[in-house]
Formats: sequence, C-alpha cells, structure tokens
Amino acid sequence: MKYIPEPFKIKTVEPIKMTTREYRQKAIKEAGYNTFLLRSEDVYIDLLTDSGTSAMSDAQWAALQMGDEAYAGSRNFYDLERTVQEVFGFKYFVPTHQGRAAEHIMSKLLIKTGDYVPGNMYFTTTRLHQELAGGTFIDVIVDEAHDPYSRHPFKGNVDLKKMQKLVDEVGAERIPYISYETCVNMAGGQPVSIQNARELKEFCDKYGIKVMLDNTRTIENAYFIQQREPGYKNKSIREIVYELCSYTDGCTCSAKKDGLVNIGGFLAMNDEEFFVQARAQVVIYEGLHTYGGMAGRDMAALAQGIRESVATDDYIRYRVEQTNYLGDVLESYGIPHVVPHGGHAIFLNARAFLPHVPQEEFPAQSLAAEIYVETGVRAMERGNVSAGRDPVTGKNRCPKLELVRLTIPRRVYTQSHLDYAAEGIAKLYKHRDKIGGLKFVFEPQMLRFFQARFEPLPARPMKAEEMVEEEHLRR
Ligand code: P71
Repeated sequence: MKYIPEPFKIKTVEPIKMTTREYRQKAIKEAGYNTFLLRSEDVYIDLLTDSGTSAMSDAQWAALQMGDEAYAGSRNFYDLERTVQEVFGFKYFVPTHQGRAAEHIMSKLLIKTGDYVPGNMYFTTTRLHQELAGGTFIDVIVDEAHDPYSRHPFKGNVDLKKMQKLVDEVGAERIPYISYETCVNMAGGQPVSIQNARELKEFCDKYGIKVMLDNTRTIENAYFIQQREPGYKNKSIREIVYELCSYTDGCTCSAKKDGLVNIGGFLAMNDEEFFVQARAQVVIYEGLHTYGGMAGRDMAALAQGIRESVATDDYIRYRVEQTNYLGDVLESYGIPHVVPHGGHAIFLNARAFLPHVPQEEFPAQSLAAEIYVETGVRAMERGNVSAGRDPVTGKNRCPKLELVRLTIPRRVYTQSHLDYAAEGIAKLYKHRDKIGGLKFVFEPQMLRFFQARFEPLPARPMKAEEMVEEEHLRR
C-alpha cells in the first residue's frame, strides 16, 4: 500500500468553519498579513504548526484524570522522569513548561559571553537564547541543507569539516556545546543519520565539547533512519531513538511535537553537576523541580504520549507518510517545494513560487497570507521574516531558504483535508503573477515574526527571465 491508513479511529470531533474569500480578505488585513495574528476560529484547516496541536489518545485523556496536583513530589513527575530515562536514556530530568524554557536554562548555564555555539541550522528561539546568554550561533549543517532540491537523504547532518574549522579558528574552550537538532525544522524537517551522530560525538569528545540534542522531533527522525540508513531496517523506532540519544550528552525538548501533548517540555542530561544547576534555575523561572511549569495532569498526559510514540512503529509510519502524501499531491500539481519531504511539514519554495517578488519584500510572508485568502488554510512563513536581522549589521539576514511551511498536526486531519489544501494551492499557483510583496508597518525587535504587521505592495509583472529562473529553481 502506497499510503498508510490511520492507525486509529475518531471518537471526538471538533467542528471547523468554512468562510468566504471576502471574509478572509478582511480577516488577513486585520491580522496585518501575518498568519500568527489570525483568530483560529477564522481558519478552516490549521497548518500553522505541529506544536501543541496534536490530538491526544483516549489513554492520554484518561491519564489527565489521574493528575496528582500536589505542589511537591507529584507521582506524575516520577512517572514522567522514569519514562524519559527509559525511552531516551538520559540519567537526569528537569521538567519545563515548553521547549524554549529548557533552552533558556541551558543557554544561561552553559554559555559565557564571547562563546560560540555551533548548530545544524538555527532555530528561532534556540538562537535567540544563545544570543541573550552572550553567545554567537554558527551554522555547521551540511551545504545540501541550504539547497531546497538536493536529494541528500540526511540533509540535517553536521558537516564535521565546518566543526573542525570553527575549533581551529576560535579554540575548543570557547565552544561549550553543539546544539544538535533532529529532523531539522528550518531545513524542511530533514533528518540526521546515526552515523553522523556517532562521528559527531567522537569529534566533540576529543575536544571536550558537549553534544546537546534538540530532541523535539527525534521520533520522526528515527523513522527516517529506519527507512534510509543501512543496517536499521529491522530495528524498532524505540531502539533507534535510544541509540541516537546515546551519542549525545543531554537534550532540550519541546514535548508539544513528538510528545503528543498540547503543552510541556524538558531538559535532560547525564552530567550531575549540570543537573543540579539546572534544577536550581528551574525553580526561579518555571516552578518547583517536580513540575517545572506543567500541571500534574500535563505530566501524566506527556508520559503516556512518549510511551505511545514508541510503543509500535505503526503510529510514526502513518505520521510521516501522511506528510509525504501532501508532498506527493503538491508535486503532482508542479508546486515547487523542498525535497526530500520532511517529517512534520511540507515546505513550499516561495522564491520559486513568486520569483518576481524580491526577498526584501518577503515573498514567503506574502504567499502564506495569499494561501489563507485563497483556501482558508493557515500556513507559516519560514524565510526572511523568521530569520530576523543580524544583531551586528542590523540588516535582514536574507536566508537561502525562503519557505512557507504547511505543518501537519499529529492525528488531527484526514487525507481529504490535505487534498483540499493542495488543490487550493494549485489554483493559487495559476495566478501567482498577481501576488505582490509586503512591507513592515510594525516590526518587533525580537522574534519579530510572531507579532509583525505588514501592508501589501503592488505586484510587479513577472519577467521572462524570472520564469526561466523559476524553472531552474524547480529542478
Ligand atoms: C514550530 C515551533 C513553535 C514555534 C516556535 C517559534 C517560532 C514559531 C513556532 C518550536 C521549537 C522547535 C525546535 C526544533 C525548539 C522549539 C521551541 N517549534 N526547537 O515548529 O521546532 O519549543 O515552542 O515548545 O518553546 O512551530 P517551544
């Protein structure tokens, strides 16, 4: 069978609203052409993010009822701690309310002013916390990751030559750790290989650099390893996850993704001293170290979610293949997007979709707004607006990847929802020459993409050479 049918049936439904084009035109204008500022009730199919948007299982809803809401020493904490230890293999566990809180604590503790923090591509919140702690982020992902059409099977891998260059230039003592992300979000949900993890760990051990995993999408990454890496076909997802984590010294995690819950996160590590310090920080910023910003019931649902994510391989196969399905349908319409397809989302290539809109006029932001007007589907910009300004030069960073992310919430939408989204985007593609760029009317200083507001600029006619460039980009 080409596509994997849902390994569950639907027990509770939530009605969603169809709106008219006129209604959506008004709504997006009021939202300053920023899909983050739309009201969710005005959205038909919400592909903004896979973060905190999962449908929980009946066992997770039952677990909620078993929440022990004691201020200290909740039994759900001990259950969650044991689950994290068993599934990911780290010795120590510190709960936080979500991923960026774990990043905040880790960055504060490990980074000193003037340090460098390499990573396999930036993530917005991760890099910001590194910068706020006085560090500088250095991209050490393989070059293929910046090419939307490279078919490299592990576009998330770290390029060890880039690591060596950084060590030679700044000295290992100024590199406290590497932030190593699984299924690299900003690269299009692209996985790392076990071999790369193993080699990276050997390299870092030689220089006394910690490998800190961004564990947000490790379950999805394990599925790609099972499918693509020699020697892993007969290993279970659970075994692969455990082995991958064994090549790292600890992790931050936004549990709102692969953890199958609506809120939650954690920090985990093998180093006792780091653990003691992290536990001391969590009580300042999050809450007591036995809840870290989560309610007892949230921890119960998360422990159950983690167990479900690795209990059988059926769930994750369906999950990643559903994303692949959307990519294949878009491909059949000739819509330019990042390949190979990622685990959690399909990323449209806005530079190729709108070659007549210069990157300084935010083509991906504009495309996300137009997709909403055309279809009622909400997507997210992942391009020049997300990348922000360079703190030194103050210039827009203009990343190579100018993308619109169609993100699939876990266990929420059916194949027909995805067919509808793809068909609408194909319709928009036919009159894409009518779409213009945007200009800022309100630009927040940090993480500007969340609250920025824009106004439309007139569409410039598409020139013949831009059409050619677009053909080239699609190859
Ligand atoms: C996503 C999110 C949520 C988000 C965050 C920032 C801008 C837009 C959307 C969150 C991640 C993530 C990775 C790899 C850490 C976090 C922060 N992703 N690492 O993709 O993808 O976790 O949101 O729980 O604080 O929509 P947090």
